[in-house]
Amino acid sequence: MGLNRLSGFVAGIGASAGALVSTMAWAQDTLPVIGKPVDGAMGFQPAATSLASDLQGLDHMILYIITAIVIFVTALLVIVIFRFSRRANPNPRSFTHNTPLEVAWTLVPILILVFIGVFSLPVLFKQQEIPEADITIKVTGNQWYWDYAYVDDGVTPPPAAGEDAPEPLSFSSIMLTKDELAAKGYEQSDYLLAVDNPVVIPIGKIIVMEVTGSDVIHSWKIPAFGVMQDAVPGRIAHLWFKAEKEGIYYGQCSELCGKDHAYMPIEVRVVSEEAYKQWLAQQATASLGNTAPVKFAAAD
Ligand SMILES: [Cu+2]
Repeated sequence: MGLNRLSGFVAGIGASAGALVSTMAWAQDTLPVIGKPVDGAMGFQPAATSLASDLQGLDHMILYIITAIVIFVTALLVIVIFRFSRRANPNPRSFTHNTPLEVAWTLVPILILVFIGVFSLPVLFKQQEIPEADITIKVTGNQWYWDYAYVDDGVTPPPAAGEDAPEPLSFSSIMLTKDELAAKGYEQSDYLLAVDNPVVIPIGKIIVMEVTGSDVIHSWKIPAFGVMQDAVPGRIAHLWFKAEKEGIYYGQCSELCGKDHAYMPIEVRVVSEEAYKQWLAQQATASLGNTAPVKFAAAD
C-alpha cells in the first residue's frame, strides 16, 4: 500500500469515522463548479491555468487578424464585382501580370504568419516542454472509463535504496448515473460530467499527467486547463498544468473510442494543499468507512 505512512499519520491524529465524514463533506459543499459547459454559451470556459489563458489570448489575437482579413478580402471582391464588371468595362484591358502586386501578396501573408508564429510558438513550447512535477499522475483510458494512479503524490517520500517502491494510490473513475447524482451532491446538469472518483489535486502545484490507453485511443482533456492529450495504447505521453483556482473542472474523452465514448467523462477537483493531504489520508484509510471505494491494487 502506497500510503501506509499516511495511515499512521491519520491514526496519530485520531481520525474517527465522524472526522472522515466531515473531510468528505468539503468537496461538494464548498467547491465552485468552474470548468463546465453552459447551455447556449459562446467562447471558452474560464481559464484556470496560465496555459489556458495563453491559448485563449492567442485565439483572441488571431480572431482580430482573421476578421481584418475577411473584411479586406470581402471589400476587394465587392470592388471587383462593380468596378471591373462587363458593363463598366466594355473593352477589357489585356495585361496579365503586375509584379509589385504579386510580390506584395506573397510577402504580406508571410509576414502575417511570422507575426502569429512569434506569439504562438512560445505557447506551444510552454505546453510541450514538461516541467519537473510536484505530483505525477498516470491516467489510463479504458473502454469506457479512466484509471488514475498517483505514481508520485508529492507527499510520500521516495523509497530508500534497495527498498521496493510502494504501490501507488490508484482508482477507477466511472461516470455517475442520473440516479446517483443527487446523493453525491451533484446537480442533474452534471450528468455526463460527474464521476464516482474524481481526480483531486492541490492548487498551485505542477501536475504532470502520464497519459496512456489500455485498448484503443482515447483523449484526456480539460478545457479550462487548456490541456488535451491522446491516450495511445503502448505509449506514455505527458501533459502538465498548474491550476490556479480551486473548483471543479470537467472534461470528456475527446477521441472517438467506441460505443460509450460519450460516457467516460473526466472530473478534476482543485483543492487547497491541506484538503489535498486530508483527501490522501482519507484514501489511505478507505477501509475505515470511506464510502467512496478506492482500489489500491493496479488497475483492471
Ligand atoms: Cu474514450
